[in-house]
Amino acid sequence: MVKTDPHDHHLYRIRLGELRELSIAAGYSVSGSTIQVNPKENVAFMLGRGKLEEVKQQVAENSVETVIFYNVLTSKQKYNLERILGVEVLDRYDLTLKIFEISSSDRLSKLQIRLARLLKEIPYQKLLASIRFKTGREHPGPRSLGEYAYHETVASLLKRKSLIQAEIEKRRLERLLQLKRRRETGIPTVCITGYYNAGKTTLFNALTNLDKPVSPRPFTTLTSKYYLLPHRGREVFLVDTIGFVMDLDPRLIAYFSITLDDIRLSDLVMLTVDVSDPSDLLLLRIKTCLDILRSLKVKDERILMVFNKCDLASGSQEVELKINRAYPLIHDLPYCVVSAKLRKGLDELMGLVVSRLDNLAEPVFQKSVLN
Ligand SMILES: Nc1nc2c(ncn2[C@@H]2O[C@H](COP(=O)(O)OP(=O)(O)OP(=O)(O)O)[C@@H](O)[C@H]2O)c(=O)[nH]1
Ligand SMILES: [Mg+2]
Repeated sequence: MVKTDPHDHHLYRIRLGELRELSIAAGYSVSGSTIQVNPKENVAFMLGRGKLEEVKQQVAENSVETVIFYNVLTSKQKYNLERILGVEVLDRYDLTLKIFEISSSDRLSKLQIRLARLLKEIPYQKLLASIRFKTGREHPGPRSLGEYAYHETVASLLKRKSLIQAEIEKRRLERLLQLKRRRETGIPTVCITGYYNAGKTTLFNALTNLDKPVSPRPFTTLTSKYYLLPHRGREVFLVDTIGFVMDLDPRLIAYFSITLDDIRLSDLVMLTVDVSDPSDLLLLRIKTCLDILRSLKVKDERILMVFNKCDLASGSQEVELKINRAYPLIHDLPYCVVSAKLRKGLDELMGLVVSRLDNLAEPVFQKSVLN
């Protein structure tokens, strides 16, 4: 990790810890980590020269097979690092996609992952092709195989990209139509969103009596699941969605925009976090989720905080203390403390959901969204 903020004395460690957690989830065993404090990322190598030598030594000493950067690498940095270090080099973006790939089972998430990969792959392949072209320049002329291969590689990648984009767009329109039909029933939609691993699917299962896959691995759920839930003579559509992660590359969010429509277009959002996380980590995760919800233009009146996994906390006092510490972030957002696993606090949660829905000023779903 290159730490660019000299005033960050603490949060970078939490971020690095999360990178470690994600690396393990992607199947790696982590042999070590290195931090460089530098106000500017090195344009060519991400790391400065001295640090790069240090990492190279670490790679050799520990027979490292992959080097994973917290920072998002440019094609040029990735190419240069792989050349110098002689091993595979990934960044946070590649790592997240690897985990997504493990979880993806349906066509839509596979397509979205393929597109996300391709959009990173295109500039990298362009760079590789142009290097190949340049190095072979002295032999062939301008109409050489080098130039031809360069154009072929780039053209075929661009073609694949537009095919995938077209299919995703088609599916997005189909999904919007489904959302519209659900909307026309007049039944409100309540979305379970929040940090990865917070227990969203466990909560969804507990409320619906379904048995959707749950696991301690991040990003178990990629595609949203809907369920029409009867509740005290009324009905709500309950939705389980993809988890959020810190510093998620905005491009990745964009590629999963279909999934994000489910959050954007819900009447109410249950923002679920794991209250057994250490306090600083919990705060950072709540902030991450709120920032994403705000970027999706979800207003506070549509947000309900769910502090899950209270069974793992040492007592209600610890939970209250953590919630109090979160006050500067969550202010007066209503909240509920639950254990989805033990099915504790669910009646209070549903009571809060109903009263929030009754108090909503206007339906979220603007007709213009669908037209
Ligand atoms: N102790 C305890 N564990 C829980 C609770 N809720 C969920 N878990 C566990 O937390 C892990 C993650 O649960 P999931 O329901 O898959 O979490 P998620 O938020 O859907 O995760 P992603 O789909 O990966 O974003 C699983 O190992 C669950 O058994 C809870 O209330 N208490
Ligand atoms: Mg899930």
